[in-house]
Amino acid sequence: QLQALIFDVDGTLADTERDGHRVAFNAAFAEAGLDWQWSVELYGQLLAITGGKERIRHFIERERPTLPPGADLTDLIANLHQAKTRHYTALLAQGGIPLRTGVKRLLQEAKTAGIRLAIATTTTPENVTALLQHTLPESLQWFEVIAAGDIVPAKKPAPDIYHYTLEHMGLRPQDCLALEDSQNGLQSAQQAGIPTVVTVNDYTQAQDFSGAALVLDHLGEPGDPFQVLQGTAGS
Ligand code: XBP
Ligand code: MG
Repeated sequence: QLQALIFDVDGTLADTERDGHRVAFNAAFAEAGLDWQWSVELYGQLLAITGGKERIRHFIERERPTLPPGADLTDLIANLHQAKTRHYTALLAQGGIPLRTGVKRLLQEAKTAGIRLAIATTTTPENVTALLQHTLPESLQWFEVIAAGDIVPAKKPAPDIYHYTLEHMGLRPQDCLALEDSQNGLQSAQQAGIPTVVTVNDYTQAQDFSGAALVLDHLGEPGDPFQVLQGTAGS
């Protein structure tokens, strides 16, 4: 019996990566006087590394190993990431990033049916709050757990964030359904034993989703997404 839906945020609730996170990273780099520019294509490759701080570190180590004079790597990353979060939440406040098709309806239908709701994401709590605030503010009360960012040391594809969520909800993995958009996210949920529905996007459509309960283009069609999802929950 399905008891809870656990949502990934980036790529799943909304298409935040190309026109949100990526743009905010570039704004932070420019503000710091760095001539780094993450193109749409390069960013697609960098998405293999989850977590903004981890992604910046990977880029520096691979592409810009010579730091500005006197710079400390960890401080530099922390400062850039803080600026990036500021730019990202400002972008969301402009209202330019809507929820993906079908998300609002699924959340409302789940709530009406007494299905519990949670979030498991690698992004920061500020970013989750900002996204929901500017798309569906009442939903901030609907999620009983918002597990985000550095709350666990190992980010997706590690299962830690899903373990954390299950533990805090007192639920078994087979009573939940995870909603993800990426292979890293699917692996994270899968390793925690949670059946997973994948809604692909431009960055993830060519990835390997073997083991997913269902792979969809989006949650809007066909028919009633909630019925489809109930049918995929474990027994
Ligand atoms: C999303 C991410 C995030 C965002 C950046 O992964 O990898 O890192 O791109 O967020 P998932 P922060 O959807 O699998 O959770 O910069 O706030 O870390
Ligand atoms: Mg995602």
